[in-house]
Amino acid sequence: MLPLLRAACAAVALLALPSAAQQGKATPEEAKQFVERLNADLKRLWTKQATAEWIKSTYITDDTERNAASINEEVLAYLNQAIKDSRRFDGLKLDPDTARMIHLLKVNSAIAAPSDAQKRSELASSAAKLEGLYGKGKYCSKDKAGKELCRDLGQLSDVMASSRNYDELLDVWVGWHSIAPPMRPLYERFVALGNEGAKEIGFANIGNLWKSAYDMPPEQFEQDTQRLWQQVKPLYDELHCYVRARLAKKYGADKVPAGKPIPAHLLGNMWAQEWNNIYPLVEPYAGQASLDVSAAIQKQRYDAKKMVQLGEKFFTSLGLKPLPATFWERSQFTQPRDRDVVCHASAWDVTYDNDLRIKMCIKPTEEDLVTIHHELGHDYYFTYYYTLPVLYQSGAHDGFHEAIGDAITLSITPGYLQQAGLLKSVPRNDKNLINLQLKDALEKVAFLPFGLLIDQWRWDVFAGKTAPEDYNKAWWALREKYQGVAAPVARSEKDFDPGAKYHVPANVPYTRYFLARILQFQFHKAMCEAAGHQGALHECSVYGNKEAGKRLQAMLEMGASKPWPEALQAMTGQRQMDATPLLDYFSPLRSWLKEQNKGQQCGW
Ligand code: X8Z
Ligand code: ZN
Repeated sequence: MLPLLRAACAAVALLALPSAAQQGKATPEEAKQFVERLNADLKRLWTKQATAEWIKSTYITDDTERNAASINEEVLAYLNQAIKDSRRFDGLKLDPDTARMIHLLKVNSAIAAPSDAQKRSELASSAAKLEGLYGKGKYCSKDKAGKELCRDLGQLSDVMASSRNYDELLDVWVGWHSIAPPMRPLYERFVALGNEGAKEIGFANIGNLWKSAYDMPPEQFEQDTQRLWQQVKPLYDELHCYVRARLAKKYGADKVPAGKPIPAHLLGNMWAQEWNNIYPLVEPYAGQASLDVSAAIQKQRYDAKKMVQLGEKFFTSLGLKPLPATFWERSQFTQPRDRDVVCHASAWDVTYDNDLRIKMCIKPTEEDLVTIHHELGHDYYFTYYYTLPVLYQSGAHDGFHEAIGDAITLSITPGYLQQAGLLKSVPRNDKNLINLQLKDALEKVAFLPFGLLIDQWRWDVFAGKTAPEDYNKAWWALREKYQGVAAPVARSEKDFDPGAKYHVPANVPYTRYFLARILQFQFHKAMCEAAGHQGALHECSVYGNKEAGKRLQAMLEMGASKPWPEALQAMTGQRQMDATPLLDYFSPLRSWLKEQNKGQQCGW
């Protein structure tokens, strides 16, 4: 899986590593042989790991969980030893590739294990259990007839998206969050053991390990994320203010008071991370052309495969290659009826050799059509770098990986959708533009603070600044500070609300998504320029443009072989992440929101 398979693995090949056992002075030549060997060993181990993870994620049982945990242990042991062995080359003048691969070896995994075998085993099994608890999570309640009704996240999310009944939304929100308290002791232990592992390989804690993967010192990376947040916060604040006023009209000012955070269950999404599902409640201009793509997908009886084919067609229209036949044979597109699976969408190259797949539980909605493009973006990265050594088989940084498919979705304009037969013609006028931009902003802009705060919470947890007895309190303090949302009912330390979000129990770093929401506009702009687009950024679609495809492909082929500013420069001409293209894209909406919010008590 893309996000972080590499989180967990390794032991056996330890003894096979060449340098550690060797005596005498290390040489650059020896370092080169060391990384060659590493790449071969890791390809074998990661393939074994990804195979076990794939099986586990598509069939959650105690056995598949234990099997995956045991292989993860093996990989973790290997990495711990290999990183220690690599210290032998510290201070040597190495060729750039060897030096970079040794650096990537250290920061590649989202978790490190202690060398103590028992601790390592406990770490791997708690990681597997945490993800299993999430995947199996269900909320059981009584239906109207008094019969027991158990619903999984997919079913609960449907209610979150479509219900406008305050109490029903509350019930579902509280219900899903009730899956997480059993995770709390496991998570606490996971943090303690992971931190021990991180220290052994030279990082202050797991958070510093994560922050060190961005080709700059961890402190500078933190500052950079704050710089980007400050760039976009004024736009978020305007959106928040407008949406809150509309929600107050719907649910009453007693439930949604001005000047206060919005109750977290009213925004159409379990985590209030994207708000597009409440578009009908906040639509600026009623009676304009419909933007309801979900309705068209359902009316035209698109099945999951056809939705994926539509996604692939966008990529091939840019001159990129079709997905391999095995993609269609091996992917999981829909939720199996007979077993628990991890429905959270992911993309994979199981053998690091173009064995591309996606794993989703696709529903016929616009949201899932967007997610399909997101996942295919990962697969297209995989397919253009799989011939590189495995240590280079990653994005320039993880935010790049997350941004590829999203950048493509920015080209899914009404014009494109019309061409695809999914929208009737949408006349170009000011009202339609604002409707459309607001819909986009509910997905892209609303997400920004959420994208940032998850790791703000984890960085503090990993660094020991947030103690286990304050886990939940700290979580809600950040949700209020960044998102301006509040828990709809009182919470306590009996709860473990961060655990109700996949990436926490699955230990997938999250800042990547925040960065991706910004980078995707930089990529979109670059592709539009390559395509010779003139005019406003929000009007550009690169569908069918081979020059845009070439520009993208050149970056994908680099994988992680160069520090990310070089990849960014190749794509955009710039070396800094920058929210200006995002702000340009939304400039019509921003002016409109400012007008709407005049006289409102904004902020919280
Ligand atoms: O986890 C994902 C992808 C897989 S990498 C479906 N996303 C984040 C989320 O769902 O929370 C994409 C958007 C943010
Ligand atoms: Zn992703």
